Amino acid sequence: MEYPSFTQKHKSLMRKYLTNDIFKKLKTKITKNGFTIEQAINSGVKNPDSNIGIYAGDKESYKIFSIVFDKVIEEYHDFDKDRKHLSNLNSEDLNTPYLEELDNYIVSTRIRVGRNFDNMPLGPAISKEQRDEIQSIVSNTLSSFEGSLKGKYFSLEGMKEEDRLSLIDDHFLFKAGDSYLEEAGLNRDWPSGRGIFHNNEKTFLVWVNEEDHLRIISMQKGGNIKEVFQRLIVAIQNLEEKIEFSYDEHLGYITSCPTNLGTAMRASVHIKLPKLSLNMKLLEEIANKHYLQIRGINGEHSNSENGIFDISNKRRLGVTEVQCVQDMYDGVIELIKCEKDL
Ligand code: ADP
Ligand code: CIR
Repeated sequence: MEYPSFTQKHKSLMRKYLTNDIFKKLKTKITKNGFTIEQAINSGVKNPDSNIGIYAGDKESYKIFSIVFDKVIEEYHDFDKDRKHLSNLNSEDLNTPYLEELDNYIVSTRIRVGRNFDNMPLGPAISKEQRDEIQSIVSNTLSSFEGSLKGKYFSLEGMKEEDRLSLIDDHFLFKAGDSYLEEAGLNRDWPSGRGIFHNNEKTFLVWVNEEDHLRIISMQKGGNIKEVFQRLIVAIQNLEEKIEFSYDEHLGYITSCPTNLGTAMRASVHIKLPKLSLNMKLLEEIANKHYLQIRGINGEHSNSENGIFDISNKRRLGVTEVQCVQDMYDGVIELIKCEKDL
């Protein structure tokens, strides 16, 4: 196995930290699930515009390939590997007052977490049979949910194309054919084993076997962030009663992409900032100050449309769930203030 031929265009954190010497140390290592450094970095090698460029095939990948993962994790999350990860799911600790004015700017709020089964390889190293087993356990578990979380599971295989496309257009379902996931091995056997659960109102959703085994999602129109958080926490707790998820005291919840470790939480708003959109430097300055990431409105690597952005917390590890949401709220308040001043 040769050191990858990186070009000027490769700008990922993986490329920054995977020196030839480190590559030589890692290239003969292999996890119990048969995952290698070559597989871990394939997405970042084949997609030069990757920001991160590396995925884990299992929890063990983070240990065996730690000389590169630790550096990527430290830079992305601003987290030192000797610290312990801490959790706080208590919505009473949130300081996110709901102001009606927020709805003039915030189109919708969405908070999701990633979760992976403790006893299975992560998506990049999973087999078709294991993926199918996860789908079956998750859909059965969700079928017992009651009240406002009651809903139905739809497998991608059985779904009409028009239904699939309309779920994507309405921001409820993941897209197909993402080249980053493709080269990470996450699209193998597509669409088998993938699907989506949602309640009637589509305010509680679970994605099955996309980038992580589960993405647990709470979303609704407008800017009532606490309500979205509270619904999510109840759903997480219900699922954790039935399924054991992969966790590590330093890395928090284990996910296939190192950016999602820790809380595995991304709390986002779709927010109208037409004036700020003409001054991206200022928008980015405020985002950086509050540890926020700016995405387009059709998900990661998409563009903003009509001055509407997806603004979310960037750090997920070494901060609690409450802090993730607080980062997003505090930043959004400052962005709205700035938009009004312009
Ligand atoms: P993830 O949140 O899992 O990292 P993406 O960035 O790909 O993934 O977003 C997934 C989907 O969720 C996309 O359709 C995106 O438009 C939608 N989405 C994200 N944030 C919001 C929001 N605040 N309101 C409505 N839809 C959202
Ligand atoms: C990348 O490296 O850009 C993709 N594999 C996605 C990484 C996670 N997303 C992010 O930090 N925005």
